[in-house]
Amino acid sequence: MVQAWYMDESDEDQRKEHRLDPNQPVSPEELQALGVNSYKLDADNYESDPELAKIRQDHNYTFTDIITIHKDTLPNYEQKLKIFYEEHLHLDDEIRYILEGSGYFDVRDKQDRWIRIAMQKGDMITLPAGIYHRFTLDENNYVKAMRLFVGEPVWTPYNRPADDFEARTKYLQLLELKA
Ligand code: KMT
Ligand code: NI
Repeated sequence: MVQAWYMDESDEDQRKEHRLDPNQPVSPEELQALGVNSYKLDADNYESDPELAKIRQDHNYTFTDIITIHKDTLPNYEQKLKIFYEEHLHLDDEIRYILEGSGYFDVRDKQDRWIRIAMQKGDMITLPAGIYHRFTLDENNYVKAMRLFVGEPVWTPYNRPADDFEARTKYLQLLELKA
């Protein structure tokens, strides 16, 4: 089960946990109400995992690749980390599966508060098109993740404000339906 919590407002190092005191956890059900789904999979056997194959088939995730985020392996490391941590949305779902290492996805709740989702080896997450979010490494400074996509991938981030996209208005409608 993926761990998530509401963030404090401190502008300390983004790689820290940023929990409130006392901690205010967020359950997988609360994440689901925001359209965010998570799965726990067997990351040691991702190449032959029937559960992963079924998820890919059920959601038509025809494309996959693997991104390794580490200062020695990712070209333009610092610049990319900055881009990942700018609040943004996409016109398609963002699907990530952690194969090694760890990191945080932050998503906005309905009241525009940040929720921090701690992603560890074996965690898969789907962020719906139109949700404002961002990503950061944690203090381990390393993640290897599978990126999944329906068809030819489009990774374009639209930094906030990006409220006029249909993906955004549709997402807000989805939230209403789930309420
Ligand atoms: C993204 O789009 O934010 C990324 O691909 C980086 C995170 S992958 C764990
Ligand atoms: Ni994104």
